[in-house]
Amino acid sequence: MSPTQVERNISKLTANTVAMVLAGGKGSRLKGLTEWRAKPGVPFGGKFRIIDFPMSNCINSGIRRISVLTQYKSHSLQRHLQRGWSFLSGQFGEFMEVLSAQQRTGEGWYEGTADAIYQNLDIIRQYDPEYVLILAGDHIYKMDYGKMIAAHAATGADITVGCIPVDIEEAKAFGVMAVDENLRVTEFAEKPENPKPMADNPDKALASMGIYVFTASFLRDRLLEDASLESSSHDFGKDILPTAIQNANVFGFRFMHANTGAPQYWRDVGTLDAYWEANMDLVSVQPQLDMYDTNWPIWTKQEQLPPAKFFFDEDTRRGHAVDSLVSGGCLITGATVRRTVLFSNVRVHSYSEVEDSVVLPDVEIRRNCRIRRAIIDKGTVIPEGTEIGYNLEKDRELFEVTENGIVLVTPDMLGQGIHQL
Ligand code: ADQ
Ligand code: ADP
Repeated sequence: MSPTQVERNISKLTANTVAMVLAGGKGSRLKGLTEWRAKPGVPFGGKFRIIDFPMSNCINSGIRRISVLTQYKSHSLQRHLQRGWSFLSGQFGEFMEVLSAQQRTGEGWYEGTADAIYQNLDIIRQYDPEYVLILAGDHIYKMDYGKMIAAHAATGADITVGCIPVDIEEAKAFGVMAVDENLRVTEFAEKPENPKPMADNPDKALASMGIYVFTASFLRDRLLEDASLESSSHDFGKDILPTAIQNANVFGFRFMHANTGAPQYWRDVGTLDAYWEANMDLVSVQPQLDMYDTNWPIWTKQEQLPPAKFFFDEDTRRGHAVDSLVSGGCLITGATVRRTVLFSNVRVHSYSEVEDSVVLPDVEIRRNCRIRRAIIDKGTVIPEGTEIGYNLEKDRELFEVTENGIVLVTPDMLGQGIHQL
């Protein structure tokens, strides 16, 4: 097909695609936030969970057959998907299903990302798609996958890898690749010690976004072959891609603005600092990630909640939130909230002050607290008079403090028994 023919037929291509969302990794650098839940299930942006971003991208791109592969601490993630995403109910051949590790092919759980797909090859086969879109469940971005699949079809690739320039100092956390003038991938190194800079910019490296379009028949052959290799760790970045660039057609797809060529917003919120920053971006005057774009809605589980309420207290002369996101069910009574994301059902009581923070659902901040630069996990009760973020040495005794001085507070750290998922 010529590129124009492909463009005209994107809806056929996306309809012929099954998305496999990898959501089983540990995400241990998010510390207490992923102690009890998988990273794709971590709340984000006031009312979402991280996985809602790739899932919404699928829906908005016209990909309505979605399997989510879970393994590690998947309870809250599965509950979220069941309650929020089961509107894809199979009626028109579209579906959302959770494929938890279930030893389909032997004794083992999902070993690496390629093994996770391999163990479900028989299921993919039943759906008989032309293309398989493999996604990570833990990235924040808005992307039209139709364009990537169209590029894949136009080049006749076996694999197309989504890629984006990242700062060279950060590149060793990624798969780093090089492409020629036709975007054919000529080099690929998974998490290299010395990432290779881009030809036209020594400060950047071209990172794999860890998302791939595979021609389905090729995927099947490769995974069967890989499964038989004892030496393989069965991982896309470590094993499948480095081999494929030597003997198959592997192309890159640059995730950039069509008009300017500038990279689009994409974050792997792998650390507490990155998680805090990505949430803070949302309260900035001009966020890089626009969640208010009606052309690209982010879908999620909608809870039935009353509107947020602000109660101005004459004694404290407070009762407001500015430069903040305030979700349903929140009550701010006689308190001040600035540059903060309040998730659902958060209560902030009189004389308290919260700044530059991310406050997850069902948190109660009692009276006379001063909190800044903190992440407060779901369901935590902050006792009256608590200060957080003003004396990091003291905070370290009870809480997790990051390199950048962000304080994570969880119910476990305050000895509050049962954590909320
Ligand atoms: P990493 O992010 O380090 O690198 P990985 O830890 O394998 O890769 O996670 C990728 C995705 O797969 C995540 O969504 C994770 O939850 C999921 N996952 C991991 N192990 C799994 C398993 N056993 N079963 C099911 N799901 C699993 C990858 C690529 C790099 C690329 C970065 C971009 O390998 O080349 O640069 O993603 O973030
Ligand atoms: P504080 O500890 O900040 O003084 P209170 O719980 O005493 O907060 O509530 C102060 C005011 O906030 C109340 O008078 C009421 O108007 C409002 N408020 C508190 N709880 C609720 C609620 N559940 N629903 C609606 N309004 C509430």
